[in-house]
Amino acid sequence: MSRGLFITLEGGEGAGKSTNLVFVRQWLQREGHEVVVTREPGGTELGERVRDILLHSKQLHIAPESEMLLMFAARSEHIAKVIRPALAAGKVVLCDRFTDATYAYQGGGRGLPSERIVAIENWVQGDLRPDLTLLFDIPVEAGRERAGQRGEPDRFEREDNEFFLRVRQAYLNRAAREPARMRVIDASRSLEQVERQVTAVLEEVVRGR
Ligand code: T5A
Repeated sequence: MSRGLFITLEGGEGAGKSTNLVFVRQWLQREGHEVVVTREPGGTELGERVRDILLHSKQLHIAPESEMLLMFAARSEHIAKVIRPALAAGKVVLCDRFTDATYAYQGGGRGLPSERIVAIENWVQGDLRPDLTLLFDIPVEAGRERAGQRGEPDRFEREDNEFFLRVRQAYLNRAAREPARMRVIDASRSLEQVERQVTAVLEEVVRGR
């Protein structure tokens, strides 16, 4: 393989990305792939520090533009230190969230114009885009109920339902524009049914390569 495969998992709060990431990793490993599991914001020392600021600075008001730029600062480091080297070595990079989250949260949720995000995406990423994105879609209330069973909400989880409705719609709009790359998984179903949908996509897209 001259270049590995870049797979991202996306979705609103509590949609089941982290849960299904384990399932996807195991499926890929059974198929004989070497898998690098990572996440955004995060994935590097700098990225994890930025994540801490973005998720846990509850008293700090961060302007939407600054929030977006911090996401891309972490991403730039992540691409240079983790993603590109792994892909160049023929590995599969499995990433919990990537730039679609910026379009959904900072674009849809915060209302930043998508042209701004496009410009920075092109600058930071060059031609790097995910080969496959699994979008775990769930109605906002149901996702928040699942996520709410954990501890203290982070800075994003404190947003209201309207914010998450815009996030969900932005994700679905992107999936409608790029149906070959972005596959929508009905995440409101039982875990077994969700895994069945994920397996069908992996068999088609990954085994088919
Ligand atoms: N962000 C990120 C931006 O704003 N812009 C960006 O560019 C980027 C990259 C990151 C935050 O940063 C924001 C978005 C986020 O708010 P995060 O930790 O990556 O935070 O994201 P969260 O959405 O907070 O992650 P969650 O852990 O809430 O959601 P998951 O991973 O989708 O959900 P998961 O797997 O933990 O599942 C939640 C609960 O549901 C159960 C699980 O067991 C768990 O208890 N569950 C199911 N229950 C029943 N049926 C199923 N099918 C189930 N699937 C899972």
